[in-house]
Amino acid sequence: MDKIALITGATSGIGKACAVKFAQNSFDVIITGRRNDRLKNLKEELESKHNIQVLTLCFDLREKEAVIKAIESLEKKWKRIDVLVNNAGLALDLKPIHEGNLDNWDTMIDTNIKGLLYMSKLVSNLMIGNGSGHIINIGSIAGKEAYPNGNVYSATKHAIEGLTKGMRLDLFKLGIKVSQIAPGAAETEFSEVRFHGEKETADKVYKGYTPLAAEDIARSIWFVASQPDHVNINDLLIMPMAQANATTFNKN
Ligand code: NDP
Ligand code: 8X3
Repeated sequence: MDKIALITGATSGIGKACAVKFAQNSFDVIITGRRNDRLKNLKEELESKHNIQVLTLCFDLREKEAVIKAIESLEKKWKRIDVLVNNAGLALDLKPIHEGNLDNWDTMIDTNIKGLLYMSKLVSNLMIGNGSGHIINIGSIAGKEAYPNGNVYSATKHAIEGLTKGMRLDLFKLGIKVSQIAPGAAETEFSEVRFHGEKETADKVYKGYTPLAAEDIARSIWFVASQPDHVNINDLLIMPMAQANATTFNKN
């Protein structure tokens, strides 16, 4: 029977590259995000290039009822999810705590923490019913270290680190693996989103060194997902060679 991966935030960056990687490895994929045109285009691309099926689910992860509806209304075939990649997430702003925007904090917390929790609860119940599964959470170097002005984004990624450990303790005896992959700087739409579409500011983040590409993380996600049944990779911290920690870069 074909295996199934559900990847949140597959309209861009790491999630999209991950959908491609799983499709290349003959997984059927469920891809989610809010931009339906991108989901449809990716479905067409993956189904035409690979002999697989793609299901698109367009919803906002912050809306609890929408998440419940999307997962509970899956047809039987699609409920047999082998791998959940909790990838969707974002940073908004780079400001000291006393200048932070409360709405932006809500968006980050609701997406990065609460959305991930809704998905994890719903899909882990399906996995328990199937007797196996693997949840891979996309954390960040920002979940290992705080950096100036990163405050709330960093806190959401610290939460993912904590939740990954807690979820593993709850699920490992039920046959479900839980892993975290924590990337350093990867060139995606992440900085454009963080800086509200200011492309010049966003581009500067990746100047003077070679950042990670989304495909580098997708390759690692696949590595983690394709281990033998008795092996679980708990945590992977993946950095560009030119980034030694959250704030120290070797730039030209
Ligand atoms: P992108 O901005 O390229 O992709 C983010 C994805 O998340 C998009 O597909 C977006 O889809 C989805 N998303 C955001 N908000 C929501 C929402 N409310 N509901 C549903 N989907 C949502 O960034 P990346 O690929 O870089 O980010 C992916 C993950 O990797 C994030 O969790 C990020 O924190 C993490 N990360 C990124 C790093 C980097 O340097 N780029 C480093 C470390 C971690 P849509 O807009 O269509 O809804
Ligand atoms: C994204 C990388 O360093 O901007 O998580 O936090 S960083």
